[in-house]
Amino acid sequence: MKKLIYALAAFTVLSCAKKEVTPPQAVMPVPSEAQLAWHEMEQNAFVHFTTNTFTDKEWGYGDEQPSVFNPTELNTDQWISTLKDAGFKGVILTCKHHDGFCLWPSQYTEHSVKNSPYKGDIVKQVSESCKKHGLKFGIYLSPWDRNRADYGSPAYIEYYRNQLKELFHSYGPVFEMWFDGANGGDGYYGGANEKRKINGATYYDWPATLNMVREMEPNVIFFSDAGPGVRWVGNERGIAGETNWNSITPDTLYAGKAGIENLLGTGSENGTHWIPAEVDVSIRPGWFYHAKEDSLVKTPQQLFDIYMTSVGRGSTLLLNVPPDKRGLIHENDVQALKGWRDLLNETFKTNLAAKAKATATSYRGEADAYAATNVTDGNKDTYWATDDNVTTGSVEITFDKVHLVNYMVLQEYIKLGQRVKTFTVEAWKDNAWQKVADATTIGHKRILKIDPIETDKVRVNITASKACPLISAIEVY
Ligand code: FUL
Repeated sequence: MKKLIYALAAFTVLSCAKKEVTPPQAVMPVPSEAQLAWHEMEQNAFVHFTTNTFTDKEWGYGDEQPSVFNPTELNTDQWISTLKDAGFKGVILTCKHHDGFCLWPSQYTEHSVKNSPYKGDIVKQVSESCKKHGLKFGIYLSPWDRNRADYGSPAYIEYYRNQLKELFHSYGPVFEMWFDGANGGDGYYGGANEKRKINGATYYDWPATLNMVREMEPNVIFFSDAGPGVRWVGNERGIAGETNWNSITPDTLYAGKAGIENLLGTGSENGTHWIPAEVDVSIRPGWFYHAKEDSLVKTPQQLFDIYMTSVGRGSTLLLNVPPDKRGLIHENDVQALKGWRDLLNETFKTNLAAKAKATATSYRGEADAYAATNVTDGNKDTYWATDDNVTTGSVEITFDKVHLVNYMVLQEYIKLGQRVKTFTVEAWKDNAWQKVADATTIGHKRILKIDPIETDKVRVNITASKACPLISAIEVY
């Protein structure tokens, strides 16, 4: 009897005509492993802290006395645990801002914490608190330095590189290095009291500096206006382009080039390099703490809107949360972050797609390898895909009953390149499909707010794609 069953089973498998399955080819460019890890982080915090915090300035002149730097209750564990609770995965600290004051006791200058009443090494404390709480640590070291008389001469480049060596040797691992473009280019803004102009394209000799840093930290992600790791999004309001390609052609960019802001926000569909946009924005009007802005901390709803226009458009958010004069994250900021986290948790609590049935108009080869169920299985390493010559297709998700739908979350399998150009979302209502959203790119993540609709099934239609679409997740809230 057993033998007969085996024989029948073999017959069934053989008689079943199967499509040939070859995995999809990558569509270039593709992200590096470090860039992929950066995409996964989604939410990082910026921390701006220097003499400005005590002098009530945004850009110090570099002539501040170190004695003004006097945080009396500094507690980096309070910063990092607050940030962790808010969901941040990494922290980038202004180890030195444009005023040149160093938050670590650099051996190359007297303009640092070592000559302040505070004395302690804040870079060390932040990197240790990050380790303790499981966050990654990143470094901002302003290229522009208003404290240095030698700024603009070759001696300053040596000074700058020496400081990078100090930082990378003592406080790593460092996941991201932030190169600020301020005063970086020909006639780029210098601000009051700054007459010195440099030709940023040649003065800094960035390729040599980046190579030096790479030798110390091979996987570090470099941020600058034009990358090479991640690019600036083109504004400081928290808004990525609605169309947001992770690719761009670096030759079209350089720090200070006029009119590139829009391009930075959208990227280029046929860009040659994977250089995704990072959305830097502050929780307060300024980057540094000012008591007069205590009532102007962004509300949880404003932060939620920023989340939607950054993470929700496939970027990583870099939200600045500046410590106050005590050396603590102010109560108002703590409250705002908490309210924001609660709002996010509440909004994205129950994924209606998790237990739903998913089907597709077509799939690639064997159903289980590239089936629509891969978009609802919670595994980002599996994805729904079509055949190579098919660049459109639909996935239908049927719930157990009628639910109120407010948000759609989609993800592409970007390891093999960003593909989707346009898509729509429909909901089944009154015995017909009704269009509830019409959008362009997806990338790492796309979150769409739709007009709330009661429905028991939704459909995502990929309407144009650079190559066969690879969708790793669809979530419905
Ligand atoms: C700008 C700087 O000039 C601001 O002070 C701030 O650090 C911001 C993140 O980048 O270019």
